[in-house]
Amino acid sequence: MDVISALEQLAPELEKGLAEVASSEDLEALRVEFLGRKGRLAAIMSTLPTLDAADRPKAGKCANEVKGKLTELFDARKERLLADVEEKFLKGFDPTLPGRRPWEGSRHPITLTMEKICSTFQSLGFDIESGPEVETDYYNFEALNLPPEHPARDMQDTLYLSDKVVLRTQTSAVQVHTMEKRRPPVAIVAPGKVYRRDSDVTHTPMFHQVEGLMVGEHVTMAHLRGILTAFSQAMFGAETKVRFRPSFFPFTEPSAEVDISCCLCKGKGHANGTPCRVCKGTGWLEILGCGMVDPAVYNYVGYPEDITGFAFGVGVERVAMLTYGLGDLRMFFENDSRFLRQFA
Ligand code: 2NL
Repeated sequence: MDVISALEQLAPELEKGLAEVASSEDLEALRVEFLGRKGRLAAIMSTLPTLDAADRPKAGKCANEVKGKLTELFDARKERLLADVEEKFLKGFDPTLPGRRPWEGSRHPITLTMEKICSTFQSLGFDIESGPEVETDYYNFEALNLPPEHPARDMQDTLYLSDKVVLRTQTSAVQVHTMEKRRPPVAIVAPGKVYRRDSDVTHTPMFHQVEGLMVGEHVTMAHLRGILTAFSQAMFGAETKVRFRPSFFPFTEPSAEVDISCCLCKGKGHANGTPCRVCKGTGWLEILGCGMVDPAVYNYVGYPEDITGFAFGVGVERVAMLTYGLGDLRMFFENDSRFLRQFA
């Protein structure tokens, strides 16, 4: 068969094939058939060397033109196919719909509560201090007037790392370090993690505490009452009632516990004739322990005799549970994102 007419048949035949293409697979099959290394064009071109030398230039030129034409037809069809796919996609797609919002991180409720407690004391003139979670027996106990045989040092409660080294059971050691470094007057709060050998539904071996200390000349129980009342009302609302109940701590004398009027029943103790589930019908909630620093502590840190002051300790988990109305301490430690996302 005449090479030229064989070449000239290719373009119309490719066009016929392209008209029936429905997918990129169809298109690729046609490309292989016509333009592939073993395709129809290549087959014809492989016969060119057998032609008479006089016919070869014309046939070669024609083959090149046909190759260009086939490529052009093929590329045009490919472009249209892509446009079709895009159009089909856009038909089922509303670009005005809002996107899916990615999850935003949020701070942990314990962190939020600790920051609120600290910033409240900061606004009352207290500085923030921190220190190590691993402490010596001396700073955790002895300098706080806890002699070696005191029951609060019992192995039941304290996590010992060695004979003389413990995981701190309260952040008081931070205050002892601060008093060693700074002369009075000193007003500081020490937030952080503390550890106890205790684990059940209402106790975790690690929890958070903010301890505070105000010492100077003429610091009295009246200052303690004023500061802790201002703190309680800043945390739980200006209408909150506050009462100071006698208590005992080995490092303060006298000692007290602070109760606030229940944030659920507003101190009434009941609603619709049933006892309030938050305060168990008493109308009061305990939120912290405090007292006038035992003078023995001042001897340990080398403060003069005429220095007085008060100290207090706030349990952060307890305040967070009251603030957010939570019934179960364990929620803070499970890291369930459905719980944590609510604090974003
Ligand atoms: C609580 C309340 C309290 C202190 C902590 C303290 C610190 C120094 C000196 C004297 Cl440096 N006291 N801290 C005082 C009273 C109470 O914590 O419920 N603790 C178990």
